[in-house]
Parts: sequence; C-alpha cells; structure tokens
Amino acid sequence: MTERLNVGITCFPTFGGSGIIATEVGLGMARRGHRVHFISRALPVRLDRSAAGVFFHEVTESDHPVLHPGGAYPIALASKIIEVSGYEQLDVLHVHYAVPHATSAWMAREVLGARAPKLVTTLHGTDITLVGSDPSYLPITQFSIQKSDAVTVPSAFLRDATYQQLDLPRTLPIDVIPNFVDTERYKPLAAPNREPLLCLFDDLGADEPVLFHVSNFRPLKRVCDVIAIFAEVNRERPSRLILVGDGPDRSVAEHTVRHLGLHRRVCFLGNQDRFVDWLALADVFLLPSETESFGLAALEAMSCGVPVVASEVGGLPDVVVPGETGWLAPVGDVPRMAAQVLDLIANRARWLDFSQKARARAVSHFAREPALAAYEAVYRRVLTSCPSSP
Ligand code: GMT
Repeated sequence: MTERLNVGITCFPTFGGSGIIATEVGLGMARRGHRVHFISRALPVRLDRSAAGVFFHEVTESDHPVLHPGGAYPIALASKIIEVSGYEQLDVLHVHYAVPHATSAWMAREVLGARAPKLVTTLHGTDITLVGSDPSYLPITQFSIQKSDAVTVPSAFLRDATYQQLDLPRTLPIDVIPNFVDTERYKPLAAPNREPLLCLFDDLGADEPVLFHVSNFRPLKRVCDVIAIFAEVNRERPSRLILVGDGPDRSVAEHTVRHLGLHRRVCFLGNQDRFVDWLALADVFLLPSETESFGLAALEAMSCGVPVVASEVGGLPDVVVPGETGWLAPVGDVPRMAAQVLDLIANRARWLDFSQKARARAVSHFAREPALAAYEAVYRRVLTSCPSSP
C-alpha cells in the first residue's frame, strides 16, 4: 500500500478556475486515501465538506485599526499554515495562485524550519500575466516561485510566459499539468430536454439556438465582445444568450444588452455553481478572452458536448481544435466569431460532429484521474528529493 500523505491545499475560495482546480485536486487526493487540509479564507465554492478525509481551516484576519482591511491576509494565511502544519504534520503544502499564496507559504516555511512541509506551487494565469509581473509584486513573486520545491502550470503557454514575464531561468523546472474536468459531472444529456431553458426564456422557440458564456466578468474576459457576437448572430438567426458569473464588467454588459433591446433574449444568471444542466443544453460556448492560460470554462463546455468559439490566445489552442471541436479567431474579431457561430448553428450534421469530437477530446485528453496521478507524482517526487532549504 502506498503511504498516506497529509496534504495542505491553499486557494482562493471564490468562483474562479484556480479555486475549482484546487478543490478538485484536494477532493481527488482524499479519494485516493490521503488526508487533505484546505486552508483558505472561506469554504471554497465547490468543496464538499462531508467528503471523507477532507478538513477545512479558515484563515481569519482580526480587525486592528493599524491594519488595512484585507491587507493582513498574507500573514494571517502564513500563521494558519504554521498552525495547521504543526498540528497535522503536513507532508506537502500545495498552493494555487502565486500571489500571495506562494509568499505566505515561504514565510510559514521559514518559521517551521526542518518541520516545514514541501511546497508545490501551481500557477494559474493572471498570477503571472497580470499580477505577478506587475512591478509592485514582481520581486517577491519571482522569489517565492523559486523557493517552491515544484512549480506546475496548466499549459506550455503559461510556462513560457512565466520564464519570460518573471525573468526566471529556464533551468527552473516547471511541470505542465493541464486543467482537467470531471467528465461524469460535465457530460452531454442522454435525452436533451429544453424544459429547464423555459425557466429562463418563457417564449423560447423550439429551434432557437442558445449561446453560453461563463467568466468572472473581468475586463480581460471581453464580455462586451460576447454581447456583440450575440447581437450579430441574433440579427441573422434569432437566438438566446446565457451568461454565468459576476464581476466588474457585469453592469456595463447588462446596460449594453438593454440599450440594444436584447434583454428578453439574454439571461444573466450571476455567480452559480450548478449551471451544468443549462450548459449541456447550449449550442455554442463563447470565450473571446484577451488571454487565457488554459480556459477551464471552455473545457467544461466541451465535456458537455458543446462546441466552443474562442480567441486564439494563450493555452486555448491546446483545448479547442479549430474545425473539430470549435473555432478560434483573433482577439476582438467579433465579425469572424459571429460568422463562426452562425456556421456552427446552420448545419446540424456538422454541429453534431463537432459536439461529439468536443466530448471525445475532453475525455481523451483532459480527464480527471490522469491529472490527479500527475499531481500525486509531483508530491512524491518532492518528498523523495534532497531536503529543501526553507
Ligand atoms: O479566468 C480567470 O480569470 C480566473 C482564473 C483563476 O485564477 O481562477 O483562471 C485562470 O486559471 C484557470 C485554471 O487554471 C485557467 O483555466 C484560466 O485560463 C486562467 N485564466 C486566465 O489565464 C485569464
């Protein structure tokens, strides 16, 4: 029998790809017989607390007049890691999103000394391309990544971006472990029945296509392009659009939809975790982002058999195969993306072919168990390598 590990997982608890992957890794490790301690600011949205072998430790920041609200999070997290590591004898601490998690982990390891767990840092995307490369955070992000015993990324794109944008030596090993999906939860419907869509659009026509988008509505997601693509498609072929998520650009997106008179055709669901029943009924998934290290939302759609129209950026070409599982276009090329959607919804036989290939690719390339095995191999590798200097 392989040795049971005590694993700490630190992530943001909110609706983002990094928190989803962290949660799935932790739950998967618990299913593989390890004891998993989530150390996070709040219960991660997808965390099933009742799962055997899973424990949750909340990072609490006490209010003090000298501390800016939220500003003490990195040290409160470091303190909690020290506490949990001492009580639970963590073998490995796996932090998701470099800023500030890898830095808090490094601080904790400095305090713990020889008793410190090994540190695995998974970079997710904006922690490098947006935050970590910002001069305000660059030196500490470079340092904290280099102090990790292993570093993983979801795509070769993000590995190269990390070397380039953080000016790190290419001798620093970075493992690529692609994002993965629970293909049993995200799957095509056995007998598609559009009734759930009628709760969202009570006048939905039988052959009206449904477009879908999921994101955190940050500017880099280009939600206004989603609306513009939909408006062009809808002009040619009356359709509907469902958007899941919330964030800074939601107000402007809702305003645009009303300004265009499309509010009966567009539904904003807000932050939701249980949207798979609607997603599996969609015809096309839209992800016209400025950048995407991988595009987990696109993978979840493909796993449901929904073809994707997305930007040709970052790690998205690893996920979406143009002409097979969807289409890619240059960032901001709204007319081209609208034409790609129209092409997909005009030809049922081709759509079915794309849908089947999308599902097949999710299952063959991005299934959950091989990814969990790859993460566990990283844990075992760092545990058997030379002692690290905390
Ligand atoms: O997409 C986001 O802005 C959320 C972000 C996160 O950190 O939660 O997602 C990033 O990590 C995901 C999981 O690894 C990737 O699938 C997303 O592509 C990546 N987002 C970006 O690179 C913009």
